[in-house]
Amino acid sequence: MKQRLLFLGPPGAGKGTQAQRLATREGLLHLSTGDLLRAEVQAGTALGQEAEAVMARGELVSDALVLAIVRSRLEHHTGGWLLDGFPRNLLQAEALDALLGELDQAIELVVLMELDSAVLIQRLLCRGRADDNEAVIRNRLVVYQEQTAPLIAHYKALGLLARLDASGSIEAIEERLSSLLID
Ligand code: B4P
Repeated sequence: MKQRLLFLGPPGAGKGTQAQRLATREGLLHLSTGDLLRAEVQAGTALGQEAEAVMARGELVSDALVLAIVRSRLEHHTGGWLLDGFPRNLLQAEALDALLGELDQAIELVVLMELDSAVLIQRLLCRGRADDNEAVIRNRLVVYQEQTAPLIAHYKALGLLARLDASGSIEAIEERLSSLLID
């Protein structure tokens, strides 16, 4: 099975949900920049204070901040990993390519989770996190289209992209995902 993975997709596609299940099952390091940022906010660190207002608006937190978090987690890790919600723009993707080159750990597969925006909005409204109100969700979808969607062409050009239908039950998606990961 592929061991170095990246999950890409709009907010609410279920990246976190599937990443958590897969990482637990396969013993991969699950690196969710969203979860790590929320932990900083919770702990009230300087980094968390900087991130909180940005996340509440549905904008992206600064690249330097996110990159520092990812580097600190990956540079001493030797096993497989799953990046969830990172990179979010081309600059982060290029910085990640450089970091992974330095660590000699190439990405094996990029999974693009695809879902209709009406379903995305519904899922997020049901989740009810602090940044899950309708106006902020719509802004996150715009930010995704403008800043994150260009990564699809980036990873397609590298021959790493696999598309996953993210509709249906968690179990059905998990099964489709597993079949993409076979070597
Ligand atoms: P994230 O934490 O990455 O969250 P997300 O994209 O909104 O959600 P995800 O796709 O993981 O959906 P989930 O599984 O939870 O981002 C939050 C914010 O953090 C960003 O807006 C940004 O400000 C900041 N941030 C994060 N990374 C950054 C970076 N690299 N650079 C800059 N800023 C960054 O699923 C959603 C809901 O659907 C859940 O309630 C779940 O239970 C439900 N669900 C999942 N699968 C389902 C299914 N099959 N059927 C029904 N419901 C389902």
